[in-house]
Amino acid sequence: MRNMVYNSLVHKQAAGQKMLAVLIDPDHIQNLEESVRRCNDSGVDLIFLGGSLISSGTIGESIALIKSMSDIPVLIFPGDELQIDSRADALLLLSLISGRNAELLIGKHVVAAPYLKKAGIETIATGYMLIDGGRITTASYISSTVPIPSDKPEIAMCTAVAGEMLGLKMMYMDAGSGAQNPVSAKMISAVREGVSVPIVVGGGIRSTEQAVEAWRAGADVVVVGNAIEDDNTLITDLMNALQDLQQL
Ligand code: 1GP
Repeated sequence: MRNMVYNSLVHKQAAGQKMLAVLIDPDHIQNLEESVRRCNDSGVDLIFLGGSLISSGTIGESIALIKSMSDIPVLIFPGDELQIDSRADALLLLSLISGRNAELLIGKHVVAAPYLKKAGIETIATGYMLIDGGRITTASYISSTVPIPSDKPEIAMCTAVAGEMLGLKMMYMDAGSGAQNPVSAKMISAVREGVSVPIVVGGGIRSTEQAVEAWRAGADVVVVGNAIEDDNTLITDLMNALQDLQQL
């Protein structure tokens, strides 16, 4: 059905419900089945699948496996136009608005458009903002873009406001996979004050405290990838922390 995933996100946002997304990298799927079981048991809201660079795994195999085990919506978080698969529930159509690389603002989208249309997959137009997380990440290297300096919340805010004015339906603030420092609460709050669309925050979140800080600052969806690959019991801790936060 059209916009089913996005409508459900907006509905939860309006109800003040925060969400957790687990990011699965198709290159690292050794523990995929166990991670999906944990996602099911603890009631994770979303599964993101994708990466800036996929060197061994494939999106299709991972989606098929997740779908055979779980009803949690699977969203493709594509690193490029090859990462399209109609079996996913939606695809984040990312425009890298923190950068000035025309290919990632519109070029790849032109190439992908007919495939996306044919696949009939729900797309969520997302303003993707890379934020400096203390070291060069795969995303900033591969995209040849400079992330927004972490001490410049006003740049992030103006970027997000411009993105929303251009019609983007969601903002993704990403310090990049494996970032040393996650996006600061100050920067998330600044963006929260500027836009009303759902805000996704990820990159370098390794503890329940960091996730709670991001939710409190205004993130609607917190994304955790690497830390869960290292220890998938963290999924349960994060969902418990989320439940405690909602009860306050
Ligand atoms: C990266 O936001 C995601 O694009 C998640 O990052 O793997 O560091 O959790 P981590």
